[in-house]
Amino acid sequence: MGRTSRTTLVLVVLTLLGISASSIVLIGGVKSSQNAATTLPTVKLPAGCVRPSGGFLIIMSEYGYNNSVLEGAGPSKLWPVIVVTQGQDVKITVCNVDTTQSHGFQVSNYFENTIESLAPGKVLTVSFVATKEGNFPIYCAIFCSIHLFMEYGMLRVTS
Ligand SMILES: [Cu+2]
Repeated sequence: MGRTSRTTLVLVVLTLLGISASSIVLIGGVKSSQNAATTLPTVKLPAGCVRPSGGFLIIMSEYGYNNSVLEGAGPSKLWPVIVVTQGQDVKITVCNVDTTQSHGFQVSNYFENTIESLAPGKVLTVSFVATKEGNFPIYCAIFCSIHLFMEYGMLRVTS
């Protein structure tokens, strides 16, 4: 993948998450606001790993959901956070660019009837209507080496 498309992807992800430029962590880049020495590997996105129109893109890697580990995701820092309004059609594409292990993807209340597990290179798109207002954790339901960092995503459905 060329530099332009990678930059575009990063900007899309940042835009979706409402991240300020000061907290930029690039996949394939070198910057982390919390650990400047971290050099992230360049990753090749699997086919179909694109933000759905009007929706959201989450990239799983050995660093979690959109770099959860480097962002310090935990009880005091939810990551990533997706905000939608009640009644909205929600589409989330999730890609696993981790080369060695599977990661899971669930959204409380909305998308947790089946245990989802994405093997390396796999892409999953989920769609649902945000019928219920509130905060719904986004989490991994299968054990992985960074499991604890993948329990603090959040879907916020506002009225
Ligand atoms: Cu896990």
